[in-house]
Amino acid sequence: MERTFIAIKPDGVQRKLAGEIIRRFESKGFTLVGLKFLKVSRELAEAHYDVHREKPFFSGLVEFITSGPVVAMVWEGEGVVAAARKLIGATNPLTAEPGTIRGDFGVNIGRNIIHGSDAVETAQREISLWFKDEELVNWQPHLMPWLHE
Ligand code: DAT
Ligand code: MG
Repeated sequence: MERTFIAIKPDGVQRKLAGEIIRRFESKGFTLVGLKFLKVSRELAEAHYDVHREKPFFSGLVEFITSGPVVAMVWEGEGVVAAARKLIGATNPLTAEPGTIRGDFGVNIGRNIIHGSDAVETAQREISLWFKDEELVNWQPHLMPWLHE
């Protein structure tokens, strides 16, 4: 079953949006398989955003993501990587569609509340960067027959 890495960034935590965000993933029908609350080290932040290392916003991004605690999660489900990106919305909250997390709660690209992996391979890389195998829980939610034919 497909898995994706989701992180509620320091702005989302400070703005008390963690519960609302988790509710949206649960309501959609995805399964939580990993969750932790942590202050991100500079090393982890730089590794996570390695593809953006040469971008002008890289240092500000690392400062921001290490500035307060984040909620790191792994969610599982059919097509969860692409579906999570849809729930999250476009990178810039000003242009993100209403109904998406960024569209409903944000206004600035540098404070866009949440991270979600952009592809299945990226998700695998990010999950192994943020979580040890034993921190992920394999379980069968009882509502599966009501979500899948
Ligand atoms: P996404 O988080 O939607 O995958 P991304 O991978 O292109 O977006 O960029 C990673 C993060 O970097 C993004 O969530 C916010 C920040 N960012 C991207 N483009 C930016 C810009 N032009 N100015 C400031 N921050 C930016
Ligand atoms: Mg990205």
